[in-house]
Amino acid sequence: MVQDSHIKNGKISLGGGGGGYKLSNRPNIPTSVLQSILSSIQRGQLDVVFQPIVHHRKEHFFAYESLSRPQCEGKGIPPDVWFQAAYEYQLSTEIDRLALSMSLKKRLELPAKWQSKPIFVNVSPHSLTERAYLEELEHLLQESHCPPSQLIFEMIEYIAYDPKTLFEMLRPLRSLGVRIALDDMGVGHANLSTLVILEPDFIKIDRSLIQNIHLSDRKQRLLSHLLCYMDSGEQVIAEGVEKIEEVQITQQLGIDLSQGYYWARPMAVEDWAMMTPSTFLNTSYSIGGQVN
Ligand SMILES: [Ca+2]
Repeated sequence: MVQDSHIKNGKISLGGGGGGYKLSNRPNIPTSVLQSILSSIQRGQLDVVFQPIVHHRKEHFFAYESLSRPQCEGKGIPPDVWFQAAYEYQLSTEIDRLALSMSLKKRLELPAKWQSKPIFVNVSPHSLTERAYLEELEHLLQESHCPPSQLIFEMIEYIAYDPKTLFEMLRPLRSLGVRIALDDMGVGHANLSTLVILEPDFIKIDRSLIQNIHLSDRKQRLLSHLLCYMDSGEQVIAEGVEKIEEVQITQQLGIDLSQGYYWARPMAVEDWAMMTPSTFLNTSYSIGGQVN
């Protein structure tokens, strides 16, 4: 927990912590960020939005990712900054529990057509090694009528972790049917050895490798090799697609899934209620299939 001695001149000095995991080099965090984290935990409130993941080959809505939208002093704050600050103050398990709980709760407000699709939720690998988190997970799934097979945890990349330990800790979770995705593949800690050890059900290719992929033979070669490793194009998600050329090239390579502004921005649940499948899919991409 944070002590007063950690706070000097409106900044928080980082000490150790993190449950034996490596910490990133963040010398100071504004006290307002910590206050925002503590306030969210105390109120049990965190805004979440959903962004669709599209099966572009079959032209249908495949799943959606739940994205937290924390606020600090009345303004949005980058989620990675906020979550990493929580981790560094050993509050990430509480925050991850809150994010999961809010995601599953908001999912219930989606129209049935959307609600029946799988939900991707970001989580710190550290939380998944906490027994308390795993024990509560089953309860949360039951309470929100979410079948375990509909939940996919995305391992965030900005915190280093031991994939062997995590793989063992995940066994009971996976035996329930919960699936695992490796987020931000290609950057940070989502490296190749993690891919080999963790055996994820999905990999999400970082946007930096997708941006302008139609202009880069090297990016295309790399994606081909990753796809070859994963066996199926339905296990690979191209993140951050913004142009039709990026979607077309990933499809030509054999990757079936994509997510990004090309299809839709993350939307509050109220906005989803007004959407039909055909209104969110970018009509310029249509290759004749039926959106469903
Ligand atoms: Ca993610």
